[in-house]
Amino acid sequence: MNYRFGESAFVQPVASAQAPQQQRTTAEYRALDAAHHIHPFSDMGALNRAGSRVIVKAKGVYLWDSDGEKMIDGMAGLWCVNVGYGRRELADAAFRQMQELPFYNTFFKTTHPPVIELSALLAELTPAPFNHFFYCNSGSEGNDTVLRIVHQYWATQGQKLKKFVISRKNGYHGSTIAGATLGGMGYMHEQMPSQVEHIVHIDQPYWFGEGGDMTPEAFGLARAQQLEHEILELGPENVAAFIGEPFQGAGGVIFPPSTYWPEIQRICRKYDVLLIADEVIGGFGRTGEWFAHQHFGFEPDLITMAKGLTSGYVPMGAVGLHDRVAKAIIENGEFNHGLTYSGHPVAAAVAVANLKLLRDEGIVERVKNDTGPYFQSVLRETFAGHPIVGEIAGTGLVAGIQLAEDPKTKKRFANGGDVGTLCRDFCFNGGLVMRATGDRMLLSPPLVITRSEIDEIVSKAKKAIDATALQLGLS
Ligand code: PXG
Repeated sequence: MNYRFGESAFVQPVASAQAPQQQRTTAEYRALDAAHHIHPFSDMGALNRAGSRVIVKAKGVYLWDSDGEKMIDGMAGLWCVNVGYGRRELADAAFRQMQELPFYNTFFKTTHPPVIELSALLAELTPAPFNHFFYCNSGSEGNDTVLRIVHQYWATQGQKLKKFVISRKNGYHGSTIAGATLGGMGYMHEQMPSQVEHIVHIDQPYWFGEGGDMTPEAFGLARAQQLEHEILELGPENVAAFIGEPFQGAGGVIFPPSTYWPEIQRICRKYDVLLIADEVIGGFGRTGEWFAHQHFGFEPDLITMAKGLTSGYVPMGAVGLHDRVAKAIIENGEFNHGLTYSGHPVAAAVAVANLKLLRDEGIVERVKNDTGPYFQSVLRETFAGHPIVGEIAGTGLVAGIQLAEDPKTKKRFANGGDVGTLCRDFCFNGGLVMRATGDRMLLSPPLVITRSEIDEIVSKAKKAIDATALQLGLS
């Protein structure tokens, strides 16, 4: 049978989407999952023995599993569902676009309205010098793209020797070969016998863990100056770029001291090294600014974006180019890089709808002026003087809670990762999704969260951390 657009076959899926999706029992789902699905970053043997939690539904800031258990999502999915779950506007945008033009490429002198609208909107929402955008499907591809742009940029400047990219230990930049090489996760490097060349790492600005007796300000400066030492060691004529997350996300929501980024920027400018802000987690309102580098007060040359660009409803990543970098790329012949789905029309349409919600509903302003400060102050009040909480890091709607054996002396647990896992399991059983990175507990809820939902998250986090302290005999 032939259907015309707008008729039955195209309309019915929306109605049926509202019917219960669950087709199988939890046990059946688990058995099939164990039989056929390899999860990311998982010990599959252990996971299959324990069984995965099957998430079947979500609305606002809440998730439901296949047993009907309700949880509050303190992680916005995986740091991405900024507008919260279940926004009809995004579903409608995807549905309309799929009917109109589900796919067309942007390679061979073609373009399409969604990618044009998205680019114009990003030019409006990013800081003034950012007016050009290249699209991909993820943050990892975004950072691969960044490397391609960096090398092309220096080639156009007649500085082909500039090849080294400096990154940081315990940074996270994705899981493609380039993303994982840029990242500073030793356990990922160990599984990669071949890595991308010309990438080196300096230490991270993690004051609680590595600052010793220094003040945060002095430590921030010292860690930034490692960049200068590394540049001088390699020779400034050989250094192409420095990349960093404005605050480290997956590495534990590590907030650098206020002295760090201005010094990094000074050094990059002094030695003519491109400065890249990986905004995959920090972008699109997380800190209360549209981009986290605005919170820290520096100006990058390239911005990596993903996650909050579409609130995770569909995959999309992008790289924003500062005018001076864009000019070099545009005026110097062919840039040999692209992905089938660069600027995918459905993803672009969803991104436009998502960004309009963030802008027109004042969601980012609310994080800056209301829910962000509230979240930070409730967390700090709740955990002041707690026997196993060493520091609360964060701003806006992102926080890292440092667990410590003795908060006063900054003494950390010998088995920090086990303590974090123990705490995370208490959270899960208490109806809260909170992520653990080693001995730091991380929160990054949807940006639409209300004050009372913040109260719920913080009180559940407190219960879990209290239970952890009790189990360790430290309460
Ligand atoms: N840059 C940053 C700063 C990220 O946080 C990526 C790049 C890669 O994005 P894709 O879309 O390729 O995954 C990320 C991703 C975690 C966790 O456990 C964090 C990420 C991904 C998966 C897990 O905190 N961040």
